[in-house]
Amino acid sequence: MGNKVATFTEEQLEDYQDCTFFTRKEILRIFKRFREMGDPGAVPRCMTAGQATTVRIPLSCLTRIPELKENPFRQRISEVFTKRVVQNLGQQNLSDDDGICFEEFLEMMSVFSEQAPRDLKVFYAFKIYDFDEDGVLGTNDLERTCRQLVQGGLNAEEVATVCRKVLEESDIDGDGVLSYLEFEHVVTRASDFMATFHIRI
Ligand SMILES: [Ca+2]
Ligand SMILES: [Ca+2]
Repeated sequence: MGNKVATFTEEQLEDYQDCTFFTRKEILRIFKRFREMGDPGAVPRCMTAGQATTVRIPLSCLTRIPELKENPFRQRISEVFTKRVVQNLGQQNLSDDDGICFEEFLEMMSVFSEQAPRDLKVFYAFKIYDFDEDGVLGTNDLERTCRQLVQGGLNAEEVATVCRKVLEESDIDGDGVLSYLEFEHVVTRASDFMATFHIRI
């Protein structure tokens, strides 16, 4: 007990508690998962504030989380959660395999946690489905989303039909795309949405 080495400083832990829905115990458990996801020795046991954003493990490691391994949006989810910090740093040129750092992983786990409010999950779902990142879900976004969901179970024509139906029913203002509010409306009626947006910690 006496020579136990602290993983984070008090200040770091307090920050993480403020920015997530987790207790400090849960934050440490998530760090353990992050560390075990990487190759042995890739993530140090004690993290300085800098290392929490600079030590990155390959995105392919995320398949070691069962819920993400099964999730057809894994690739897109990791894009969405690794972009925010990149933008803050003003570096736009990170390529796909630059990996994920602890703070991004923690934020992702927070959004996917049971404690995260539905609104926040809906907000991130919209970002994830908005593949071309123009702020609305157009036919292309809907078709890509649909193809990922059915994993080859429908042919191109069937996918197009499904998406046309979704738009017919949900595009309330008739501009041909789903706005965030229109999407929110669709998701509110989908009872299994919360279950698919959940990772156990
Ligand atoms: Ca879009
Ligand atoms: Ca619309």
